[in-house]
Parts: sequence; structure tokens; C-alpha cells
Amino acid sequence: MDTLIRHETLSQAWPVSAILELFDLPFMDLLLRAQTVHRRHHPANAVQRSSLLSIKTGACPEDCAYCPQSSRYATDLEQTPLMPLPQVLAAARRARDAGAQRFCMGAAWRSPTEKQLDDVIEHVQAVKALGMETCVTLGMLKPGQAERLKAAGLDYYNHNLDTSPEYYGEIIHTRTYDDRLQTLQRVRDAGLKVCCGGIVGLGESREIRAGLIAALASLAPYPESVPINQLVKVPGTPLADAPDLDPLEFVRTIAVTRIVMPETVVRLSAGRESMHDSTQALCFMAGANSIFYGEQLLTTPNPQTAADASLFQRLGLTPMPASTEASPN
Ligand code: SAM
Ligand code: DTB
Ligand code: SF4
Repeated sequence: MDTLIRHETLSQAWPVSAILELFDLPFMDLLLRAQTVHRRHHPANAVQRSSLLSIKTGACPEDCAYCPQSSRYATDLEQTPLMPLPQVLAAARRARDAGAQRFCMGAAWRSPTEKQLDDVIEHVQAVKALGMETCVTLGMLKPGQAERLKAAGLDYYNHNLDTSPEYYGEIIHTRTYDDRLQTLQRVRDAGLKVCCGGIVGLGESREIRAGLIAALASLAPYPESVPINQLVKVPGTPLADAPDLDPLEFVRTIAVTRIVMPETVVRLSAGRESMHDSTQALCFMAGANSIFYGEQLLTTPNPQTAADASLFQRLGLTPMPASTEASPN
């Protein structure tokens, strides 16, 4: 029998069974198909680069089992309050000068207060004035908050579904799938671009990975940006000892995401630090066309910019031009 996502607010554009059939293709057939879809919808060798900055770190009240920033887990993490604007701007300038087109600011909140949003809005306006695209991820948004971010000039809001509806309860207990869908709807309704993806390597099955992709594809319209994170195992978190995901299965996940959401920008997100260059090359072949760029993700390491420059050069990849029109200063 067909395994459909049983979630009333999701449409059924792609049944999980059809997505599983893609996963089950011979590897070369899957990659050829993904690369063909990719070339039909995107420049063949261009990769978008986003830099990340944690503007408020740790002490998060949520209990996401993968996350070093949850206050519930004893991780070796320095907590910091909201970063002052000059420090944020200095980091954004460095990222821009290193070649990032987008600057993403993350805060470990369940949901921002109006005062916290006031401060982030200042950050967004200042980063935007540098000529960069802007993205923030601040947790759940209350009514009106997405509109305020849009009015400030924000381009993207990142809020992930993380995993399939069926597996979600194994990973997070403090906010529901519906809570996430509600924030995503608020972001969409405010006219912001949606950055929404998930995380794999949580000990989930292939069917769960297919369920995540089905859920993402069911958002109507599907997100403009889909980050696929591979779990970074952080000591002290409940998933510190999760089994390794086969790198070829990770590549398959990228390929299936590309086929199911042909026009989205698929980001090869967390996990590159421990990923072999040839696995990353296969991910680009499978249709990934974005990375997090810069030596730090939020709290964990990312490849050195020199290593990424070398990877781009060896693969003949070029940075995707930014679509923003703000003037650099
Ligand atoms: N606190 C906000 C929220 O959850 O909405 C935003 C920041 S949160 C760190 C953004 C995403 O990072 C998560 O949804 C998850 O997919 C990813 N992430 C967090 N910890 C990770 C880890 N250890 N490895 C890989 N990805 C991770
Ligand atoms: C996303 O999907 N991945 C990024 C971003 N959105 C905010 C975060 C990755 C975090 C990896 C673990 C860390 O560095 O804390
Ligand atoms: Fe908090 Fe986001 Fe980490 Fe969950 S993923 S614990 S919400 S910072």
C-alpha cells in the first residue's frame, strides 16, 4: 500500500512511494536523471555561496536532539547574548569580501520577542546596505513578525521541517510539525522567500528521508532554497553517537531532492567539514548548487575558504551571481 504523508495541511504532490522509487534507482541512473533535471533549470556549473553567523548562541529552550545549542544538553558551548551591530557588520563585510553573496544570521530562540526582532531588523538593514542578500533564522514567528522582516528588506527566512512528520516526534518534543508549518505559512504570506530543508543522519530510514522530501515538496509553492544538512555529531547531544550515514546515500538524498523540486536551490549544508571532496563533487553532480561558505557554521566548523576555493577551481565551479540590487559600501 502507498505510504502517503498523513498530514492534513500538506498536499500530496509527490507520494512517498514515488520518491522511494527514485531513491531505489541504480546510482548512475539516479545521478544522470538528477543532472539532466539540474541542467534544464539551472546554470550547469554555478554554485551559490551563503555565509552563516550565530548572532545569539546557546541557551535555547527547545530540545532538538541534534542541536548543541539546546539548554537541555551538556555541550561544550559558550553561550552569548545578541551580538552588537558593529560585530555583525564586521563579519558580514568579511564574508562579502571573501565572496559570499548571502549573509544568514541565526539566533537560538524559540521565538523572538518584539524587542529582539527590533534589534535583528537593524542587523538586516545594515547587512542589506552592504549589497548582500539577507537571511535570518530566529525560530517561530508570531503574526506580523514576518511582515516586519519583509519591510526591513529581508530576502529569505530559514525554518526547517527537519525530518518527516512520522519521525519528527523522535527528534523534537517542544514544538510541533504544525507549529513549523504555521511559521512557514507566515513567511510565505509576508512575501519572503522560503529557505526550508532538513537534516539527515539522525538514524532515520530511507523512507523517512523520502517523507522529508515529500513534505518539503508539498509546501505550495515549494521552497526557493532547500538546505540538506548532514548531522554534525556534537558530544553531549542525544545524537552524538548516531550511526554514520553512507556517503552514497547522502548523494542520493541530494539527487532525489533535485528531481522532486527542480527549480529550488539545493544547499549542501552542514556536514561538509567531514565530507570527502569526491563526495561533495558527487553532490554537485546530483544537483546541489549552494553551500555554506566560511570557516564556521553556527557553532561547528565548516571547510576553510581556501579549501573551498581549491575545490571550486578543481571542479570548474563558479560562484552564482547575487540577485540583490542594493549598492555596496
Ligand atoms: N533556532 C532556529 C530554529 O531551529 O528554527 C534556527 C537555528 S537551527 C540551528 C537551524 C537548523 O540547523 C536546524 O533546523 C537543523 O536542521 C540544523 N542543525 C542544527 N544542529 C545541527 C547539527 N548538529 N548538524 C546538522 N545540522 C544541524
Ligand atoms: C540550515 O539548514 N543549516 C544551518 C542554517 N540552516 C541555519 C545551520 C547548521 C548548523 C550546524 C550545527 C552548528 O554549527 O551549530
Ligand atoms: Fe534551538 Fe534551533 Fe537548536 Fe532547536 S535547532 S535547539 S530551536 S537553536
